[in-house]
Amino acid sequence: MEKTLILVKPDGIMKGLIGEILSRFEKRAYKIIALKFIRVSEDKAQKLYAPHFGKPFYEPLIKYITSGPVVSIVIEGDDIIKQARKIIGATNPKEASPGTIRGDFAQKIEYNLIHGSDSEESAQREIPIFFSPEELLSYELNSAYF
Ligand code: IDP
Ligand code: MG
Repeated sequence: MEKTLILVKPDGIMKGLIGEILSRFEKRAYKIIALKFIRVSEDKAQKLYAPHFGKPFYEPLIKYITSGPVVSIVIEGDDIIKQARKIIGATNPKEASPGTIRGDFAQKIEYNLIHGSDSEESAQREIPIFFSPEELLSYELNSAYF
């Protein structure tokens, strides 16, 4: 099953949006298979954003992601990478549709609340930066509870 890395970035924590953001995925019944509250190190930030190295926003981006706590999450589901990006909305909140996380709660591209892997290749590269294989839990959503 497809997996994606989601990060609630420091501005999401400061704005008190952890629950709101997580609930968007839970309401779609996507499966959370790993979750941690962390401070992103310089090293991990550089690994995550290596594809953006050298761009004008790279240095501020590293500063931003390491500036405060982050919730890191792995979500599993059918077509989850693309579906999560739809739930998240466009990179620039000014272009993000209302109803998306960025469209509802963010204003600035520099502070856009949330990260989601953009492709299968990115997800496979990004997840191990934040989680060891044992931290990705395997379980069934048990229909007996519903
Ligand atoms: P994504 O988060 O929607 O995948 P990327 O293009 O991968 O967007 O960029 C990574 C992050 O870098 C964005 O989420 C945003 O925080 C920041 N960023 C991207 N483009 C710009 C820009 O033009 N100005 C300032 N920050 C940017
Ligand atoms: Mg990206």
